[in-house]
Amino acid sequence: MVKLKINGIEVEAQNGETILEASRRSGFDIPTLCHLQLHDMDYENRPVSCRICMVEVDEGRGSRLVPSCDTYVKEGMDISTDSRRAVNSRRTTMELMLSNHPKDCLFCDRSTNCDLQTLAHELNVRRVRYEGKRSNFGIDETSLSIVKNLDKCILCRRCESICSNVQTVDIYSAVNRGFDTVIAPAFNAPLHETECTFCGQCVSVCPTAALTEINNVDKVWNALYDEGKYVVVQTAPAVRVAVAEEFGAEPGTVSTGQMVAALRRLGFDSVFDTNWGADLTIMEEANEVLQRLNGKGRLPILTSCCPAWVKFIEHNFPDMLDVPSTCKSPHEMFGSMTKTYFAEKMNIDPKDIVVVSVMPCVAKKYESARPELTHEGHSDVDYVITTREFARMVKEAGIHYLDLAEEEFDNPLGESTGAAQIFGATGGVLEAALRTAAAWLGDESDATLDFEGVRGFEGVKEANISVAGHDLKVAAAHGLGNARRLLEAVREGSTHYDVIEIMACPGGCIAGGGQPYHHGDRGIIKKRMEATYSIDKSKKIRRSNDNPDIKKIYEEFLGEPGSHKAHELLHTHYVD
Ligand code: HC0
Ligand code: SF4
Repeated sequence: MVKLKINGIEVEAQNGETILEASRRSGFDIPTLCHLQLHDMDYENRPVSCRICMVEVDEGRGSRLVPSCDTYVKEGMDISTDSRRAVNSRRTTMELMLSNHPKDCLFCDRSTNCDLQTLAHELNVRRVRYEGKRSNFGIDETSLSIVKNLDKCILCRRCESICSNVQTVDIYSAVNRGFDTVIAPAFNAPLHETECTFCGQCVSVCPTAALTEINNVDKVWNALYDEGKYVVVQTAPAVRVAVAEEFGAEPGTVSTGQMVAALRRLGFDSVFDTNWGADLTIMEEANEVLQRLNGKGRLPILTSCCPAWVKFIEHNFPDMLDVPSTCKSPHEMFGSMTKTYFAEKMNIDPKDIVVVSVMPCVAKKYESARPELTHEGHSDVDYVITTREFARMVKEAGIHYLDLAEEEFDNPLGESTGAAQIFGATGGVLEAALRTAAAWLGDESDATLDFEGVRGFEGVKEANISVAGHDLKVAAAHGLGNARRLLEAVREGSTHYDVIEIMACPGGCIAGGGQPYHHGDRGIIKKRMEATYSIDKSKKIRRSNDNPDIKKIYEEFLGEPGSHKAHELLHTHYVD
């Protein structure tokens, strides 16, 4: 223990703590900008680049300014977090930062949700005394998922550290020198020319609008205004446990009924559910699991519904592309069924149907344009908007989201089970597949409904499971660094698994790159996870194979899981 003074008050700190940590624990907040610590994924970004967290410290030899994020406590230190000198230093730094920042706050994508803007306001900066040279890097909108506007980059390096240390994709580093320094891909290459997976985790932690999603809102409005089009919308499992945050509700608020009502008011002709597609995915995937366990194909089988993960394995493990399940992801299966089964039922020409997916993910935008995910010349999904873009449309339309009376999804692609809902949290796809696999192996007892061992935030969750006399070793990894380590072990043969789930985003889709910003508070992700499992618990039907509408589509249209028609419409292949 170390005794010191903060703002004149004696406090105790732990050896090895920084002034920032000790101050915050003692109730004295210090503003930060570049610093970011996310405990549940063991991540800390501490480049000491922004100099906003300066405090005044006296150790008996006169006071000096030090960065609190990178200065460790010492016995007898006298710290002032809010002295005139410390506050003036922060303000001046902020003014210098703003002097080289575009002043388009009125229409910036992050306006009212930007850490730089919020901090400038909190620091009482009302003018910028310095104006000089401005960077001019231009905007990279070449990828289908992410916009990179380096003129808004404040060199905090959060993107670099999450991409390198958590995701192990290593896209960003400091490019150029001096005033021209910027955090970008090597040679400032456009993102689509790199091995970026479009997971969007860099977007999630970016404090400004230097990294944002490609905005598809106008394309969706145009489809809705086009009278010749029948516009169908589907919503991912993770959207309903997060979107209410955009309207000021507490994290963890479930707003499924309001979400459906809002989508109807926006003018969608049918409001359906990706969860229905998730139940369909489980039918195909659980069937594939059982086939592989019976010797037809390679083990382990890997889940394939996360497009960032799929892009990652294509780039990094091209020798293992026969390992993932061939199942399309649920929203792609949904799109495919909408443009065939539903089009036939409704007697609408598939070319006049527009499928819009509301997703917590930015990689889904890229995924929907993959040439493998088309049928007879039509993309399965036409446009993907994120949870945030959906919220913007609701605000634009003047809808009071939280006041809406709850409504139900349309049918026949709207009914789903608890198994589908848990897709949104890490481990959920695996658990859902195990429920159905167990039932098909003959065990439909309640004991095969909850597989707690694959839930939670541990980076790689392993479980030995025994169902109907079969022993299975399964694992769920989230975060691409964890996925890489797991796959390397599988490739070396040092470990054996039967089924592995991988999600690119730490926490799963509930923490996707298109979700409401968490601003470093990962407690929000925990609440979304709890909400996810509470929906599952509240559902009468919790196994995908018991969904009556899924049974019906097999009877009426697809035949059996794994049938020729199912393969043609619901499965895909991977390319290196
Ligand atoms: Fe997910 Fe999905 S669960 S990837 O995590 O599989 O984005 O929520 O929609 O498609 O269902 C994201 C979330 C989905 C898909 C589903 C899967
Ligand atoms: Fe890295 Fe993911 Fe951002 Fe691409 S989207 S740069 S992989 S963090």
